[in-house]
Amino acid sequence: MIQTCNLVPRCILQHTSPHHLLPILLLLLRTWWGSCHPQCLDYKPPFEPRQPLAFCKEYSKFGCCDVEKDEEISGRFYNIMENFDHSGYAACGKYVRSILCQECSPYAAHLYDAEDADTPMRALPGLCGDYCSDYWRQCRYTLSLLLEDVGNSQQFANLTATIEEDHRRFCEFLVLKDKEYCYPSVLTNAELNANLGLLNEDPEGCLELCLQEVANGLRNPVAMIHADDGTHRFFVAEQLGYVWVYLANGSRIDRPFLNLTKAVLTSPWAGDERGFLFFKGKIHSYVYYSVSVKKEERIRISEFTVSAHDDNQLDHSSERTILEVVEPASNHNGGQLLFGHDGYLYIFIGDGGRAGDPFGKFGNSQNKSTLLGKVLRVDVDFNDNSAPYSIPSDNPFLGEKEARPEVYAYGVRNMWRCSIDRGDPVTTEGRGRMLCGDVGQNKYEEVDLIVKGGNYGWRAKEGFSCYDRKLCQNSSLDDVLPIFAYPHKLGKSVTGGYIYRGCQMPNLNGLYIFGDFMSGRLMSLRENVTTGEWQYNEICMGRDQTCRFPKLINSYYKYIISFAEDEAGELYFLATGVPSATARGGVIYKIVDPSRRAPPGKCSIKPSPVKIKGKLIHFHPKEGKRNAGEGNQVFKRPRGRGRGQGYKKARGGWRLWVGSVRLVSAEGLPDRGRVEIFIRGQWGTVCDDLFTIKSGSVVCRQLGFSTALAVMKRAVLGEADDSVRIFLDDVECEGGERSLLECKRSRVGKHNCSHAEDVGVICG
Ligand SMILES: *[C@@H]1O[C@H](CO)[C@@H](O)[C@H](O)[C@H]1NC(C)=O
Ligand SMILES: *[C@@H]1O[C@H](CO)[C@@H](O)[C@H](O)[C@H]1NC(C)=O
Ligand SMILES: *[C@@H]1O[C@H](CO)[C@@H](O)[C@H](O)[C@H]1NC(C)=O
Ligand SMILES: *[C@@H]1O[C@H](CO)[C@@H](O)[C@H](O)[C@H]1NC(C)=O
Ligand SMILES: *[C@@H]1O[C@H](CO)[C@@H](O)[C@H](O)[C@H]1NC(C)=O
Ligand SMILES: *[C@@H]1O[C@H](CO)[C@@H](O)[C@H](O)[C@H]1NC(C)=O
Ligand SMILES: *[C@@H]1O[C@H](CO)[C@@H](O)[C@H](O)[C@H]1NC(C)=O
Ligand SMILES: [Ca+2]
Repeated sequence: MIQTCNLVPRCILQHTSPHHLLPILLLLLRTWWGSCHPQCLDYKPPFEPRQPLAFCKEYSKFGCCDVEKDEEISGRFYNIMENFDHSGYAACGKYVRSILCQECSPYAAHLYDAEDADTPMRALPGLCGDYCSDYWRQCRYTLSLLLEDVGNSQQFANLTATIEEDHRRFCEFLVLKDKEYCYPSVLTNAELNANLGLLNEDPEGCLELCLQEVANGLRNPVAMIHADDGTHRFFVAEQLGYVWVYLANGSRIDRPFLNLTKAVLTSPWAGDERGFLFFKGKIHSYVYYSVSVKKEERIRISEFTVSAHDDNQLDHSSERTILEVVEPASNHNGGQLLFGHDGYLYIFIGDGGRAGDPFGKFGNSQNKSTLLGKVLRVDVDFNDNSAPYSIPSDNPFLGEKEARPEVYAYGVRNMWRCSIDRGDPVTTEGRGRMLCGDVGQNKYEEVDLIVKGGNYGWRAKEGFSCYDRKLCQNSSLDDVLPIFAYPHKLGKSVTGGYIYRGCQMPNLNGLYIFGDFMSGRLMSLRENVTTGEWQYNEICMGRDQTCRFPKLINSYYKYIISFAEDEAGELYFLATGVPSATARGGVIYKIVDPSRRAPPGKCSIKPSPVKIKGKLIHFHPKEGKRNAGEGNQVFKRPRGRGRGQGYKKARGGWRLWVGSVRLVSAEGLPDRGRVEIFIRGQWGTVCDDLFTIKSGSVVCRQLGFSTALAVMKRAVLGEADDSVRIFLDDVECEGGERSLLECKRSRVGKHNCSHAEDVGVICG
């Protein structure tokens, strides 16, 4: 049993003098807080069922069962309860129900010792001592029925026979050592239930998330873009000028989608901002790269078309240049390309470089006559004649003579990653919003919500503070303030992210997740729709057991280059341990919320097929071997599953056990009659095929006789009517068995005889 929440060990409290106690307590509470670990028997986080449960109602809001599972459990319950009469039902129904329903508890994995895929699971949930004692006193004989129900074995039959009479051994078998997690304490433990189903937060408000490695071995992966065509492929761009295709299952095609390495200017040194960016639209693909033309360094934005012969490769001869911008310096080339929901291409261009935007009178960013330091918007689909693009008719500065018509927003410094909000999946609230991270100068990094015509302040302002005092105090500045800014003690280069709108992590809906390239900090903002303010929370990796789910890890390489979204809206980020265009230290991580998942089946996708030319390179995770393991499912089984069945001698009253027998005859004699056996809540007959005196003696001894005197075939001792089922056929016992169920036989209910072949015995 793995202790998951590190609750305060009593020994420390007892052996520490009071004035030393507080710091230790705080320390322990800190490590404990938020590290509780709800988990289901399938090794995944719990969820809110799509429809309320009818049987295990207490887990309707949050737990590990959907309606199908609930129905299955209810079926098992009624099957077991058929063994009882009314008073037995009244006395034991609640125990059987509670024990069966613990499979739906959000802490099911703890209750069944199943947090660790490498150790065997318990057959039944762990009970608390007092509860177990009550259970033993009132309904101890239900244990074998429960064990039978979970796939009992001969081993269990022996076990239950010996422990049912022995209170100590009975509870040794059922009790969970961890007092906080045992049933029913787990329901009332305040810490375990405090924020159940909500995002984990540590005491400082840091959100505890986990990661799953999705790809590795990449050289400065600068962008990951999904295909947006139902294939769930995604494309990963490396700064050198490569784009690679990944299939929905994580395998990568060995031939590049695009190879622009010859044209792209980069150097292997860390922090080279020149290079390459990629975006795929519905029809065409777009690249944004640094290129040298006539000894002049330029940013070029161009369009490529998919090859006519291969959907997973661009036609390298199809390049159409959309726009070139001369770069006065080799930094701040930052930015991105993306399509808005309006179908226009947005291009984000840095201020041209050097410190403090020194060019011209007010710098480039405030000068609408230049494309530097701007967000541009152009129409690449409907272009007149041979013009590379046209200007949308509602671009904001068309009326200003001096202004370039492409300008959509200005006053930006070096926007590094922008995204468009898909909107709330239900209400569509927020849909179409554009958020960007704008890298700061000396003091502040900021996140901006981009609106048409907005002035984002640079170089008058950096974050909320003045950078160029004179410009800043000019009353005509009329700038849009960031939704969030952070000082350089938290990080020195913001990497803009996405608002989560995926399906698998319902708690993350509406959360803007972003990071910092230099400090490796992951951060989040959530809008308060009432006040319009954005609430900040840092994101930290789940500690202790929080991320102990198969395939999840809780660490990452610190240089966060970019964020990404897949076609289904799940969130990723791209980071590297070595920020160089040639080092293969780049990894793609999927962001995972360990506190809650979507209900099963809700997020299933069916990628449309892709024709593949060339070879596939399969993905092998490098990090977190500890949690990984393809063999996990192998261990998802009750301990000691076997073929035998449980049996308990009838002790009168309602205590009837699976495998019990009786002799039925018209005369009502106790020592002879048709053999009937009790299974699945009812009495049924046994067929005479292969039935010998050895099998008869098993029946007789079960009834308290020493042996069988005769076996009567062909229903000589009576034939049951058609309402009675035939349960067993081809029974071949060796004589020592404790029940016919332990003998070699057909499966229960499987037979090819009629009641004319009902077997009878005479005992003596
Ligand atoms: C069950 O008990 C019987 C008789 O006591 C014994 O022969 C058999 O080996 C036991 N089976 C197991 C699996 O322990
Ligand atoms: C991924 O999918 C492709 C195409 O469907 C298939 O050829 C390949 O074997 C799959 N990879 C893995 C690891 O299953
Ligand atoms: C990419 O192109 C360069 C030159 O154009 C070539 O040398 C290199 O082999 C290509 N890489 C791949 C993986 O095809
Ligand atoms: C604005 O930029 C244009 C084009 O680069 C330049 O000619 C002009 O002098 C700049 N204006 C100011 C006020 O700096
Ligand atoms: C204030 O800004 C406007 C527009 O950028 C400019 O024309 C004006 O000269 C500035 N005033 C001062 C005092 O700098
Ligand atoms: C939004 O802000 C208001 C005012 O500060 C506060 O009362 C409310 O609880 C906040 N809502 C959320 C969802 O945080
Ligand atoms: C019943 O099935 C057994 C084997 O399962 C076979 O040997 C026997 O002939 C069958 N009897 C009839 C009447 O079909
Ligand atoms: Ca700004």
